[in-house]
Amino acid sequence: MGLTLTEKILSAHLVEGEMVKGTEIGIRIDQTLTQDATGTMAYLEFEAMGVPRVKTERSVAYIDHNTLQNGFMNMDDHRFIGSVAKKHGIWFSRPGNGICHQVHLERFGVPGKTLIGSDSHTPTGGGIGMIAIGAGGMDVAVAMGGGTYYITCPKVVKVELTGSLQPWVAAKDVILEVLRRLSVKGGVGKVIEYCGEGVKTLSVPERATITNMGAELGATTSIFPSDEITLEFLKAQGREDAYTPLAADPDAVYDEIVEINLSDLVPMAACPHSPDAVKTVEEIGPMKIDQVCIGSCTNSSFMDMMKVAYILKGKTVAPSVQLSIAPGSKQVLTMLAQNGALADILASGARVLESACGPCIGMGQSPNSGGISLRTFNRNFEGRSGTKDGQIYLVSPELAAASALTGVLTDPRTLGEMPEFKLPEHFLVNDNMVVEPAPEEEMDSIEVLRGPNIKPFPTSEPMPKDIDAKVSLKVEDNITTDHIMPAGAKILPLRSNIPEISKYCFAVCDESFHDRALEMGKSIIVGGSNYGQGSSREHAALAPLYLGVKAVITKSFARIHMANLINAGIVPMTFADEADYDRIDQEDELRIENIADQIAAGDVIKVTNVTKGFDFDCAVSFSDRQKEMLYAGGLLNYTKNKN
Ligand code: MIC
Ligand code: SF4
Repeated sequence: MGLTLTEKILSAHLVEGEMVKGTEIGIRIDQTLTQDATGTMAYLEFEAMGVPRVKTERSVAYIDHNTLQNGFMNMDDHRFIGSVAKKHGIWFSRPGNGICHQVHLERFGVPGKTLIGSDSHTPTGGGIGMIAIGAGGMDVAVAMGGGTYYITCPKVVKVELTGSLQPWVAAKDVILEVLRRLSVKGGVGKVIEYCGEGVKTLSVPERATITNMGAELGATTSIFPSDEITLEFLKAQGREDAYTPLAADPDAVYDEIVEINLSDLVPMAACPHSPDAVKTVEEIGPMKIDQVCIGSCTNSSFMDMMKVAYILKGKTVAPSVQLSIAPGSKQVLTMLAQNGALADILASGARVLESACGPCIGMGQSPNSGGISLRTFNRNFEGRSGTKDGQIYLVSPELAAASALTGVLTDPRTLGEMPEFKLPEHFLVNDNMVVEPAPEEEMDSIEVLRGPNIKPFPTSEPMPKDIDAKVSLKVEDNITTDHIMPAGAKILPLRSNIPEISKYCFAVCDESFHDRALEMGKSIIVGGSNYGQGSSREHAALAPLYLGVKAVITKSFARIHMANLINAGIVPMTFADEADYDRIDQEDELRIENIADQIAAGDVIKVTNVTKGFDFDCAVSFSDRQKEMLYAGGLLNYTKNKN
């Protein structure tokens, strides 16, 4: 029986377990990446592990999220990460060099290798045939130290692409179509593997747009084969040495098959407030818009920007619209400057931002109240833009640029004939903003720079015998990590300071949560399905930990967040019978007796609702390793106990 590409790469990296779907496997990690908003914690954790030098083939620390720097905190964090990286063998991509996923794809990704990153859009690397997975900072710290990374051996979904995209229909429309069909929960426990004749019609940046936003499916990752198109891209980056051809066996067996004829796709948009609320442009109609933002790790490649520049050339942004553009990397921005496209963009009235995440994570460019904003990004969760009632639509760069000119949602196919946009034969290669780590013999002389914003992470206790705690919060389905631990210009600078950042925990849902949880001392959170979707930020587990949350009971969890809860020593459980969700209210007192014994004994945990006087069952499915972590009070305690 033939193998899928996913199975080939995973089994070549397998160090624990067997390739049995649904069971836990441990894999060796070749590369890691971090960004600054999750990186400070990851490096504090790495330091706490006491490993002097990273043991990966390549680890890179990027600064791209917190670049507003209103106050000392961000630059303190940048300096901390820069110095820690230099000391311990990590490459450091300085602020201004670009968004981690874009730069990693351009400069460091290698087909067939494994990459984990403390950012949920790490699957961008799947665009060149990597198994690239988003993870919590602690998992990345462990992998940097040479430790195994554990995942549930995934099912593999084949997305069979046929045909080719019509003019002005984009890679973004492909992933929007996948999201429309599979939903934000459809990828859980699965890797999405793209195959078929249509693959050959997509360039690497287009493939990367698709794998990037595959994160929104809840998938473990997404991957394209590594073929002559990959080689062409790597060659143009001066990195043909990194190339290996890779594909699934022709007789590979898949768990699910999705067929998409690229020729049938039309321009689409994900409507507020979910990436899977997808409609065609025609269905939405010529809606008036207030703002357009182009950029983010999904759509900021040189090719994307060239299309945008072509559309804007010689025109002016509609008077009622604000347009901002953030090219994804210094490479992209410099090439646009050199070939004149930047002048076309500027002449149109677009506001050019630095190469960073910017508006995607609410760092500036928040829309007006109730404002309609078209964005080429990957997430449109409520409030993420920084404007609580902002109406965010996720679209392709082509659609965004066409609409910026007219002031209404505009089908880019009305732009007339589309010229051929070709990948350049040579990208401009200048890695002068990537700092090499110090040689090992010099590491002792490197001082790690710690500003006052860097506070130690919260400690967790070994699991208590019983948990007696009130429900401090009850929330609905599809709660994102942007609800649990919001980001944005005000809160992101506090990422290294758990006591401070925890003041905003769940503030989007209930501003009184922080005080109530602290007052309760210990508590339990109750949630609906797909709890914790979105970002990899472990702060969404560390802040609840700091506030005394001992367990989270939901209808279902998103993968990275569930792993982060276990790493923090918080017990994630799901309702055995979802109807019990309706029988619990905030402030109810719950009792879980002999919790460790119950976890050891099997997959069912009995919980008593003391306030309402009934028992209900919760389901858990922990591997032995996860059980040990929970008993120890999280991954750090577990690792310390083991050493
Ligand atoms: C995001 O897109 O939500 C982020 C900000 O990049 C996060 C990481 C973070 O919260 O720092 C992610 O996707 O993991
Ligand atoms: Fe940055 Fe946005 Fe990409 Fe997250 S999704 S890494 S915030 S650009």
